[in-house]
Amino acid sequence: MDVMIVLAISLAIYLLLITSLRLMYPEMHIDWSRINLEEIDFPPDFSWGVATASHQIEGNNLNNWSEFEREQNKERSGAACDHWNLWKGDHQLLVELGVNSYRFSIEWSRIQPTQDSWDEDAIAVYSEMVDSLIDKGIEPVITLHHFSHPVWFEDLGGFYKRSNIEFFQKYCERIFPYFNGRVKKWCTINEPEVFSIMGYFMNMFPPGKRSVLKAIRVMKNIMLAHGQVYHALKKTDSQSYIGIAKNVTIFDPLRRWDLIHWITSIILNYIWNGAIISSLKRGRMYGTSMSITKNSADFIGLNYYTHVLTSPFLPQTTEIDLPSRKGQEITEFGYPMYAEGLERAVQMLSKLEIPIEITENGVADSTDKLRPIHLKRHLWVLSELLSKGFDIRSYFHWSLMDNFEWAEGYSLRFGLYEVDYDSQERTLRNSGRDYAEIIKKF
Ligand code: GCO
Repeated sequence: MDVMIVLAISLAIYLLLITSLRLMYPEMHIDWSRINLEEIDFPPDFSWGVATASHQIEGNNLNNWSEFEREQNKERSGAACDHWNLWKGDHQLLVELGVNSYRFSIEWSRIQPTQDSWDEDAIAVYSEMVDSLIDKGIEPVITLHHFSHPVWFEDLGGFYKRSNIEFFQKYCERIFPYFNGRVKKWCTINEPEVFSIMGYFMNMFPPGKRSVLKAIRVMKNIMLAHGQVYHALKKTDSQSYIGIAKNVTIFDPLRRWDLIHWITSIILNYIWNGAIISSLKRGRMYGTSMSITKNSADFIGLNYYTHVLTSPFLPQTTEIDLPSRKGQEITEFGYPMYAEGLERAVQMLSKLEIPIEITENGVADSTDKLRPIHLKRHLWVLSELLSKGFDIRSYFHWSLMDNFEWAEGYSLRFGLYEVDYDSQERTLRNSGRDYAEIIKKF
């Protein structure tokens, strides 16, 4: 065949392929100048909340994270927000915001400091916290594992070893009965994909490894752990409402005419999102069958922050500005503000056909310039999704107050309240005031 004909046919096939991909996976963008962000509507039974995590706020924890901070010479979490001592005042902040729901995590390393000791006093403090929330008319939502765990568990190999899952299960089974009856909504694990990829591939979280295979193995084990704990806890109380919090980051091709960029984004979407959805829906993940994870969630928690524009030149760290589309605002985390992605993330998770709880959404913004608009855009998208009939039950803003942002330390500020780490004073930001007003309306 003539070379020209071969070239023409190849080009035609390429164009056809790219056009179909572009049509199949549109990258939604809204012209925000045409949107009235005040036009939102929420049902009266919608839950309004904020979220935090133990290691980020409590202070003076001794766990895999504090060890990692020391070993890698990172910024230390140290006293953090001293929430362990100041929690009563912090519950007052929740009252000021007017939220009726609060998502926080229990620090396993406080509950079980050594493999064979349980700290009843620590359990009693969490128990008091739960009572205090209920007294205030705020529903407690507990996460059992939010990135941190005891040093002894890490030393045994953490979630890298399948046989260690039983230790996690024992801790969950020990904690659950204390709160059963008072706490209905539980997240077993926070962000299995972030935990495994940041810790075992990106070298940014403990234990600081760099291996795709290890990351995938940990992700599988974490999902198995979730499945096992879900069934064990449901056996104790079938009325409890148990799910998992999943970070949905959408990977879009940087150049939408470049097949290589498409292939990269499709692979990353599968590793980050598709594999976990498949484990919950079909009990299969990366070619492995794991029936215990099938239908192992009463709800899916959605932590939504952004989309990532991909090419084969993948960043090896999060400490850079990621590419963005023209006109997009860049958050202090270095990624763009992309509220439209919330709709796409909800569509993605709705395949699971279970209720969706927005367990996290927020922005790093030390001057609070972007946060008011960030909040309003995401709530606008949410309100649209509700009017389209999606079963979304709650919105938890990340976060109540500035806190220890893991590998980024204290440089990033996600709070509706600003924290002065010297005086431990908390000050409501304008965005916090906006959020309180919105909550009051519905
Ligand atoms: C995560 C966690 C939170 C973060 C938040 C802001 O997504 O890493 O769930 O602990 O602090 O997402 O980055």
